[in-house]
Amino acid sequence: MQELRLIWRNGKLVDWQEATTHILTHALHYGTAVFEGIRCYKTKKGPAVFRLKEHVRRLFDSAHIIKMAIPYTPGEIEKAIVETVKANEVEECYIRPVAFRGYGEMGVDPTRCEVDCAIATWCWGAYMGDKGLKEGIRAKISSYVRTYVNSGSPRAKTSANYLNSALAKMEAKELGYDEAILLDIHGFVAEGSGENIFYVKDGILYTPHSYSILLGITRDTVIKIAEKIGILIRETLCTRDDLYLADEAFFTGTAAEITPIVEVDGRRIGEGKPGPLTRKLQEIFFRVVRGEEPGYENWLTYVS
Ligand code: PPE
Repeated sequence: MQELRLIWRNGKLVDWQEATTHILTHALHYGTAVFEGIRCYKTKKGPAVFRLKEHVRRLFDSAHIIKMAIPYTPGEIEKAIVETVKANEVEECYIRPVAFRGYGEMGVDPTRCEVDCAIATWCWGAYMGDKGLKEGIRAKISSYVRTYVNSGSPRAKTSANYLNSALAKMEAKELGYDEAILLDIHGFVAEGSGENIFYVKDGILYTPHSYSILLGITRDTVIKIAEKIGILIRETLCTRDDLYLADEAFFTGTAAEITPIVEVDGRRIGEGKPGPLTRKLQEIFFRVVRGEEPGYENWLTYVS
């Protein structure tokens, strides 16, 4: 990875190389961490963090679910994020705030381990490559079932949940696909390993109404953009057949942005290339995040 300069660690900016942690950090052994993924985009008015408030709010919601008290206020974390981006002097970056149970006592019970916080940034291009963003990617329904609501907590962005994602992602890639689509315990489509999913059928936009998904902020962004341009949008139970028969499909995520899906399980989606609504939403999305689309300014936090 390409290193930047500074990482925010428990209230201070420290050198990249010094942002280390003890090997007996609780979260390393037991997955007791919550994190966020945020993007900062280049705009005419300098770098702007996209939907900062919503991401920080979700970080605190995730922490609340796993009974972890973050020793800062949301406002302090927002400020620290802006400060970290500024200190690294980048025009665009990905931002990773993380709060985790640190060094203290070993054993499953995390309550005696202090909560450590950090904010790192790095430059991250298209999640599944520039070609994937432009021409679409191939996805495979996973043999792994998405974290069940009463085993993990899909609403919480916990590190522990990402073993499920990592297993699905590795399986999909080993089978020659770019990304995995996970079904929930009832067999309905949930989401990708690191994305939410949408599909288009007869001009209507659908996205799974599943309890086993992370409620994506990009998902919400796409829903709001679609509503604004008059596209009918439905949250619905969705099966793999719905995906096979879709006219268009795409993934959404902070890292993945809007990535078209052109094949699922060896079946071509629509014409096997990004469809017109996918392209339109992609175009508007990239204007919104770069501050070029009127009406969405309140989603941008300028760094300078
Ligand atoms: N579902 C999952 C499982 C998920 O990890 C993400 C984001 C989403 C949905 C979309 O959420 P949002 O970013 O709010 O639209 N995945 C993050 C981590 C990816 C990674 O490889 O790391 C991200 O996109 O930042």
